[in-house]
Amino acid sequence: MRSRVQRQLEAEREGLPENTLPANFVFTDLHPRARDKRAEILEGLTQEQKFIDPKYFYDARGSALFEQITGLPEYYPTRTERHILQRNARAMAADCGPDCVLVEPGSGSSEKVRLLLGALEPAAYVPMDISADFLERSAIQLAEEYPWLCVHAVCADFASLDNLPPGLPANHYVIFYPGSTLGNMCPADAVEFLRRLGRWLDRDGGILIGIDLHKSTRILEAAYNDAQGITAQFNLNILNHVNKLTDANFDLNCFGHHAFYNEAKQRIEMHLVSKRDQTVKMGDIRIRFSRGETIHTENSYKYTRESFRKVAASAGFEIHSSWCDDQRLFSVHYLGLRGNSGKKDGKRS
Ligand code: AVJ
Repeated sequence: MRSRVQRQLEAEREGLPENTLPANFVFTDLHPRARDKRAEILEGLTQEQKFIDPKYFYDARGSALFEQITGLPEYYPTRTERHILQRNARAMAADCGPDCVLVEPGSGSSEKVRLLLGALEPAAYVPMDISADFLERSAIQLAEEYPWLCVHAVCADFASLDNLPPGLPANHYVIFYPGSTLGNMCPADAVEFLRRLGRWLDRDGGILIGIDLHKSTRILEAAYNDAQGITAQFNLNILNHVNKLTDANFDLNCFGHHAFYNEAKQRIEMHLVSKRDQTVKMGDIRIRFSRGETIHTENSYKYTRESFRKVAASAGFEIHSSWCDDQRLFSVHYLGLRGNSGKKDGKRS
C-alpha cells in the first residue's frame, strides 16, 4: 500500500485537491541508503569473538518482544524513566527554554515525548527514524493528537547524519534521546556519537538524555534474566531475523540466552551460547561453533553520575541538570554545550 505522503504527492502532481494529511505535519525523506546487512552480519560472525549488532534485534517480532520487556516487573528502566519525565517535565521545560525545536533521533512510536509536550510547548517536534512507513504513521498520529504542534518528520539514518535538513524552524534545537539507548555504545563511541549530535546544535541548543545507572548486580542481572523468559526469547529472536536477512540456518534450539553484569566494564553483556559443536550455513559460507562458544549480541553500559559527566565532557557538553527516581535506578540529564551558562532568553535565573 502507498503511504499517505506518497498519495498526497501524486495528487499534487495531478493537480487534484486531495489533502488528507494534517496541516501541522511535514515529512522530509532523506532516503537513508540501505547498508549491506548480510556483509555486516557476516563480518561480525567471522571475528574471534563473534557478534551481531543489537540493532538486528528489532524486526517486527523483536520490537513486540522489547515492548513486552518494557512492561516486565524486573525491567525497571522504562517505567522509571517515564516516571522521571512525568514528574519533572516542568523543570526540563525550563532547561530546554521556550519555543525550542525538539528533535528525537530514533523516535519509534514517539511514546515518551508525549509526557513532555504539554510542559515544553516546543515550536516544532522533529521525530527522526530510519523506517519511513512506521515514522510516517506515528508522526501523523501525533500531529492529529496535538493539532497545535508542528510535527516535522525526517526519515534519516541519524547515526551518520552530519546536519539537520533545511526547512526546520530557526529556533534553538533540543535533542531528546531517552531510553538509555546510548548505553548500547562503548564510552568511546558514545563520546563520538554525542560529539556528532553536538554539531546539529547552535550555542543555545541542548540534549535531554536518559541514562541507566550503575547499581547492584542482583537488580541488573534480574532485569536481563526475567522469570518469564521474555528477554531470552528477545535475544534468541535475533537469530530468526539474521536467518531472514542472510539466508542463514541458525537453529534457535541450539543456542541459549546468557546475560550477566560485567562489573569491571560496568555493562550488561548479552550473549547466545552454542549448546554444542555445530556448523551454521549462511548461503555457501559455513560458520563453525564449538560448544560453549558465544555470539555477543548486546552491551548495555551503566553509568554513575561521574562516569557519565566524563563522557559528556569529552564530547563538549556539561550537565546543566540531572533528575532521577528516589531509588536512583535511572537518570535523565539536560546537557548544554560547554562554556554556555544554560540561560535561555534570560528567562531562567
Ligand atoms: C533499548 C538498549 C536500552 O539495554 O536495556 C532490554 C535493550 N536488551 N533487554 C537495554 C534490552 C535486553 C535496552 N535498550
